[in-house]
Amino acid sequence: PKDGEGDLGVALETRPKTKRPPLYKVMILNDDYTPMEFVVMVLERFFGLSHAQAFELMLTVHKKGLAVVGVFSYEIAETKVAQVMDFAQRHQHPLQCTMERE
Ligand code: TYC
Repeated sequence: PKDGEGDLGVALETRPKTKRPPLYKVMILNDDYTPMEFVVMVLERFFGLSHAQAFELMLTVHKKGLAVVGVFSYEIAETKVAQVMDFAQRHQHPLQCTMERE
């Protein structure tokens, strides 16, 4: 700038902002009534896990109380939660599925 003309301009952001969408953890919770095989089926059907992976994750939830079963964008997470809750309700099991921002 010339004399008397201080640089009043804003700092230019040079780093390109490639904003990633926030991610959401989808979790399932343990309960005393939902059959183990039903939880395994849910994990296979809605989260694409193999039978062995699903069985292992189900046991983790059974022992620890809850576990993250996947991480997704908001819309996908919301859909997974709705699908699991609807499927459980239709089979009259109290299985709970929730989501939380990572
Ligand atoms: N605790 C259940 C039982 O003993 C099994 C179970 C596992 C239920 C995981 C829910 O998210 C769950 N039948």
